[in-house]
Amino acid sequence: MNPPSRYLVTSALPYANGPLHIGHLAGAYLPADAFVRFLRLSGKDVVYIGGSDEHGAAIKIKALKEGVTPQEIVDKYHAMIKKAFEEIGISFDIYHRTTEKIHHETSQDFFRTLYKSGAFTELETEQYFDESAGQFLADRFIIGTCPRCQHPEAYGDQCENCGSTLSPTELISPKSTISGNTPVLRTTKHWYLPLEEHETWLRAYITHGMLDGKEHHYPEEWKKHVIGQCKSWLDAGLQPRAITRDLDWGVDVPPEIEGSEGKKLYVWMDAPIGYISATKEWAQQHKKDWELYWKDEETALVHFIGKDNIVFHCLIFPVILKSYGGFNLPVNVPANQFVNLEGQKVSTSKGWAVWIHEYLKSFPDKQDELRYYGFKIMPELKDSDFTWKGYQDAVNNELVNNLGNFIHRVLVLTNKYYNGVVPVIDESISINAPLELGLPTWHDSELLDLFDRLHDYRTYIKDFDFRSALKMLMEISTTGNQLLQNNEPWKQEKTDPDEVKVVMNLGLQYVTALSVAVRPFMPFTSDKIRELLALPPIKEKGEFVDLMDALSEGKHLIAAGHKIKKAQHLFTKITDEEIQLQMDALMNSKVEAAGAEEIQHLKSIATFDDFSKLDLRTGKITAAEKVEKADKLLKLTVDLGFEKRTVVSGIAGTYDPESIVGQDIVLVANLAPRKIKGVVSQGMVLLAEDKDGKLGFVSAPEGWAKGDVVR
Ligand code: B3M
Ligand code: ZN
Repeated sequence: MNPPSRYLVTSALPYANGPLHIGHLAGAYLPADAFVRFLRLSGKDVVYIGGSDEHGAAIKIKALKEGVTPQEIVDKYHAMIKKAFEEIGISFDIYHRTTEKIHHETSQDFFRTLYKSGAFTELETEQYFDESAGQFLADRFIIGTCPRCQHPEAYGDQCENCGSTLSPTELISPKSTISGNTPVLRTTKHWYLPLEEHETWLRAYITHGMLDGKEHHYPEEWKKHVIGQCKSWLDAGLQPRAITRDLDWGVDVPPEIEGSEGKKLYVWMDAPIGYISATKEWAQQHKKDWELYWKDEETALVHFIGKDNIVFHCLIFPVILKSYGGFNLPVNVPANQFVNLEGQKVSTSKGWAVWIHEYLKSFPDKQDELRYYGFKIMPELKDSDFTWKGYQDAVNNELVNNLGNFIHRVLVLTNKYYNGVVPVIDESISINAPLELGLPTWHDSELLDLFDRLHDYRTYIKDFDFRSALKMLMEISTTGNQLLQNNEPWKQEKTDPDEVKVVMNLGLQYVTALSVAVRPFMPFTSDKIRELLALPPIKEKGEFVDLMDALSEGKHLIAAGHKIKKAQHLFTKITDEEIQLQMDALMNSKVEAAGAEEIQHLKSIATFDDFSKLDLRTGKITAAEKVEKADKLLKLTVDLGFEKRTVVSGIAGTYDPESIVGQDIVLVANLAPRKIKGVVSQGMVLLAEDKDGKLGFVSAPEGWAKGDVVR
């Protein structure tokens, strides 16, 4: 396939149920952003689509946990995520939401069209139903023991401990996460996408890059792990996939379809269609034709995602698009693997993450530093590890000492020797160039070498090898530093001023080239360099092409006679203290999350009616003695004012009988009497118990009368 002239690029739509973290960023957003910025710099027509995924069980669960509506959840997190993306410089052309009307309409249109064309099958199956909550349970709403590894909290679709894909009926002792009750099986009808009917063309498409008898992949090679995951699905035999759910949050199955009541589209049916509805919205806003970006042969569709989304983008969504007809399928899906953090899996619920909005609070002017490190550790082929120490080293050794230092020295010396004016040079002068290019090592041959390196850089980006592309930029900067080191302008300025002019002029050409070339990775730095060079800001409209044209023609990138501004540092060092603060914050958030986790192990929901059945009263212990043949029990006499009760309580391990006479307490006064070790206990004394099992009395404030109601 020829290089496409037009692109539609997408990044996975993050669930609007939590803030953005470094795993998201380095997985599906930084690479896409670098890619589209580079395409724009290359003069390509490109639209970059993003948005929040606001449906699905994950949102509903978060809403239940926080005791608010799903709409409130998505409003909160959509705003938060959108802001984080803006601040870290992800240059979406539109950041949309799947709760928008245009999205519901577009998704329903897909459903309707596929339904009418007979692309679905209908199946009646048994699914878990929570009788107390009166609803069917989506996979994520069921937890139980994993049949593979015995992990007690596996989800209905997956065990996060051993990674197995599960179905809810495989779980041992399943429980509803809504009520804590054991769900029952009930029959329900759903629509399915018969993936198995599409196996032949999917196989040709994925493994051979052939679609409708034509070569389709671009670049031809897909990442091995992407092909590998798809192949293992294909080889295992594709199964019909349910694309509707019994849920009350999501896109309605079109109401005119029989049996649609109470049914929503499965979130993985509507979310990828979100890319299309966002494109429609963008096109409306910009008076463009959305279809050009989704249906024209010249347009290349590229999805940037994390590895957990591969089958949805490589198998299921293509089946949906092809069944609808007329849509392009992705020419590449450069999925990334995962980023770990300090050697452990990033986990929102465990508080183990670097949140983008938190990072920006700590380092408000260091967007590019995080971006740089994100690219440096990008998990392109295997999982990688974010460490705060690694971040510090990358910033201090590479950005400050290499790139920042080179640019700063060029600007300082230009100001010092030439009052900030790019020197006119004698092109015939030879200088001590850092590269061994053969002879002679002239200014112009250096520029040609720069061209070659930028050419390689471009190839790396085209191949989604962002780490190598970034490395190439740093090598250019290293070469720049060597240029200065080898020629020592600070010594030679007195003796060989004409040579120094060549060196400095060349240095300025390098800096100018870098102002364009670093942009896909570090857009903020690109802006700053342009500002310091007093060159017009980069609009991402073909500037890289202009740069390469100029270099190949031996033209200078910044003209002699142009006046630059005073030097400023682009980067500053990250101190050990700053890193320690981040490590402390990480540990704290882990501890806090562990605390929150315990709260999640609450008993199942009690209704208000359940609670009001209990009659709690204030009282005083007036006598206490040991219960015979029972180490832990004390027999108490409790005065409720209006009557006295005998109560057996398991507090002998904590309290001596004598020490608690006179103690104020709260009694569950209407608990059914129970015989314990031969004593009839008429109620229960309320006790608080700490993590170590230590007990303490619950009581009303001092001075309260006996027999008062507690509620
Ligand atoms: N929201 C899952 C995820 O964030 C999902 C991606 C949708 S892409 C259309 O991993
Ligand atoms: Zn497991």
